[in-house]
Amino acid sequence: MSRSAAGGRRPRARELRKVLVANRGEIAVRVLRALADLGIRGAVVYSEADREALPVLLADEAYPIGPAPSSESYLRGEAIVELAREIGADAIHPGYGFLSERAELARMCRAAGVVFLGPPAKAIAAMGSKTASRRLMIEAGVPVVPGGTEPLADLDAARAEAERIGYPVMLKAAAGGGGKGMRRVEEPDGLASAFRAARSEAKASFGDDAVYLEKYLALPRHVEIQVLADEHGRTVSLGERECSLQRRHQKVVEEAPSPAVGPELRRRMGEAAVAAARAVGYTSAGTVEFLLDRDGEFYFLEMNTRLQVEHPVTEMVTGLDLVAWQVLIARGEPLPDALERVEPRGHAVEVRLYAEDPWHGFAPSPGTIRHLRLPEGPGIRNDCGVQAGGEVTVHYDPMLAKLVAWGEDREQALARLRRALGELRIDGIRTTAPLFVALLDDPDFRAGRLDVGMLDRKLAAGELGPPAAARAAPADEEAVAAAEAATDGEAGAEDGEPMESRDRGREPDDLAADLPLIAAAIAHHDRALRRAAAGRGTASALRGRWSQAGRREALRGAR
Ligand code: MV4
Repeated sequence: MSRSAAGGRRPRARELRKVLVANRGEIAVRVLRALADLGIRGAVVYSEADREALPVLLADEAYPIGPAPSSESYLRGEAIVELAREIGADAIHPGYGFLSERAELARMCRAAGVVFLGPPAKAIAAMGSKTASRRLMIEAGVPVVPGGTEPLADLDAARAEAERIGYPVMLKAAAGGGGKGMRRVEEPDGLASAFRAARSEAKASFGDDAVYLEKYLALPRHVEIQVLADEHGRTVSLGERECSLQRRHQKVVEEAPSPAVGPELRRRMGEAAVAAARAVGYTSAGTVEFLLDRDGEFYFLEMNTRLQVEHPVTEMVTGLDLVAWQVLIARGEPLPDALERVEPRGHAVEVRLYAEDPWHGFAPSPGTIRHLRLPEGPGIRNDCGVQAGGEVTVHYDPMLAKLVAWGEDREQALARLRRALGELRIDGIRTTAPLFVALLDDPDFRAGRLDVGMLDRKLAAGELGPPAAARAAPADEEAVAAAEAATDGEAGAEDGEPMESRDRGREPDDLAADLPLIAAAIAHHDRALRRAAAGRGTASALRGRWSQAGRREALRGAR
């Protein structure tokens, strides 16, 4: 074992010469880049559908792992650990989704003598149960939303607990996360049916019908803290990310710092996050999620025991490479003192580009990417997993890329994001890019007035609409007419509606789950069209701006 000459560091416990990336798409590319920068060989697995995908081209080595369905490829933990051994990989990086939060994979790696680039299996397992993690957090002095810490035995127990907490309350699945098995209850009359519904949904989603109660928080923000923890007892906070802009429990836009968090709150939330990580013996990079209510009180929600999709906004305001720090920690090296004093510099905003049509209920938009122009220039970062000529299939999560803009302040970051979205061109499929153009014109978004229900409310109210040029397109009118014939009345996402976490990979069933919202979005779009035609409401006020956007679209030759 060699002792590093610089700084009297401890010896590296482990040498990592080759790492196997057990993921696909943009995150596989992201991890391979960090490995290349560190002089570590990067290997990647790929399914039959991803034979010609970008990670395969960028990796030093690539290995087929099975047919397209993830259950037969990216989710084959045992086969992937076996492959790592065969090819002489010293470690596995799981990325996010797929195997990343399976304690079992971390355990299998350990047994096979392969380093898992993530936390210990025990830390993953400890954060897997909401009731158990709430108990741990209370013991550690981390604020949790007022409520229970044990599953409710029956309806009588639920009644007693709800009276104690005070209505409105929230029923949540003990095994879950991500909004599944969650029900808001306004008053005692609604408890019985919500209890039954939450139970059966929890059972269906997690194979466990245990539910518990929390006080319902109105219009909170989702603010999360990035932590790093080494194997020598140092755990640091790298500040927060504001992730309130979500569509049906799936993040759409993230930023750092949060417009709602100043130095004092950042310090307190950071301390709580560090206490949370310590309480479960955490090492590697992790994220502690909080709800921040309108009084500035924050409450632990859950911990994501992996690298997250939105980690780049933290990287942009700290200048750190979080994947490189994961590698350093996995090698057994200590985090330096300087990481205790990291403060955010400037502001970063990330938007997630999905192969979905935001103006038609976020319908999946698979197809071939005929042309791809990614934005560049000052303050812009692309984490893109696809290339021109590439195929977007329905097998996996439809996120194509993340577009991140950094500026000295929020205004500059947003201006650069707008400029970048203007440069962006993706032909052949629909993407969520136009939604972000609309959001950049939204007064609440611009002012940083965010809460977790805001995006769903605005989408349902038709406040974020397509440009006039798109509205006038004949194909669009046909689609609206067809949808009108097929739907009647209102349907919409309610707070508490179940939705699979995007980070966990998209299953075919999710399309069925999307249908009510697709119908709702079409109906709202239709109403917006009628309002515009009648020349009243916000639509007509926006027309000048939209038509300008339309001309710019036309000039760029989009669609
Ligand atoms: C809540 C809440 C209000 N009060 N808990 C949704 C998913 C999940 N992990 C927790 N969630 C919420 N829990 C109480 N007691 C509101 C939400 C919530 C939410 C939280 C984070 C991000 C987006 C959200 C969207 C709707 C509701």
